[in-house]
Amino acid sequence: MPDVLVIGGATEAMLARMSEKFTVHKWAEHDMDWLEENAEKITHVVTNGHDGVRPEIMAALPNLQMISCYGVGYDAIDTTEAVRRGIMVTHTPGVLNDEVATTAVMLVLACYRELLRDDAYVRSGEWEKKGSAPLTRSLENQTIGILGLGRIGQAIATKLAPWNPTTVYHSRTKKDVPYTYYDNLEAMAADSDILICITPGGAETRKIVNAEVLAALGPKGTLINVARGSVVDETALIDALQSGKLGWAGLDVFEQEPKVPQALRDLPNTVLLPHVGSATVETRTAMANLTVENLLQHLETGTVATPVPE
Ligand code: A2R
Repeated sequence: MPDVLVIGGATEAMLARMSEKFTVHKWAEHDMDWLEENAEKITHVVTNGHDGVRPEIMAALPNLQMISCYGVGYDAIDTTEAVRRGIMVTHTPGVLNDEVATTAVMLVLACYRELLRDDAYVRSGEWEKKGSAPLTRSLENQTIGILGLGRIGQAIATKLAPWNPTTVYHSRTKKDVPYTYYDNLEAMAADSDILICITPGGAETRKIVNAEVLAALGPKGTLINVARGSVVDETALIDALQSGKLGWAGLDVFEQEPKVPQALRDLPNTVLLPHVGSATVETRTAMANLTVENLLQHLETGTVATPVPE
């Protein structure tokens, strides 16, 4: 049987299906010395978007043919190097669109309607002592700027439509959609009440949401990030939230996961999630199935269902 190296967490169901056709090696149980001894036989790697494949691991595998990524984002995999070496890389687009969009909507609502503050108000007994909680903001008729109107971005726009927004977007290219296109992110932020980030990570989008963009979004503005922590300048974000230059932030992703700066945790105007955009049983099962299907299809036919565009 061929050998697959599994980096990061794979579910029991994934491991069981892979084991039918592959000898499975879990990276968590090994080290670089083991890898050197066993490198030649490993033809396939399964990983996730967070762990990716470290350059030294990719370099150590001379016969690597394919990397199957459990997740849509693959910025932790060096695709330039994979293309150069003829290594096929796959990911799991599409099957998580609705779930990540739901996470974005949940963060928007939690910020607008102060879900965490009001929940604490009930639990602490303040409601009984002080009476009604302070009023919150309505999500009706807001201008929503989507940074990255791809598969998930469009699902977010659709899911937010019942709140009657004006939907606008920024990406590198104009899309055939009924929303207004901005070729300048800062200008879009200035016109938006909510800025939702849903681009890929990687060098091209690194810190594109910078101090200027956050200031343009403004004191009444809400930033939502369900893309990658790298897309937002986290230091500038903390400064903007602390100084009141930005109103609220709902974040599912961070620069150094799972480390989240204490300053973000201390702020009352943030809602923080542990990178759970797609993390439901149903959606993770669909992603797991697609990850394994790509792997098995590559083994059996040399083709795959969902290659990365590169
Ligand atoms: O720029 P375009 O026209 O290629 O549009 C893509 C946009 N995008 C960018 N927008 C502004 N500046 C950039 N440097 C830039 N690079 C890409 O992001 C497109 O509208 C969107 C990505 O859409 P999809 O490729 O369909 O990705 P999907 O499935 O929506 O997932 C987005 C990301 C993943 O890569 C994970 O990082 C995260 O959501 O879960």
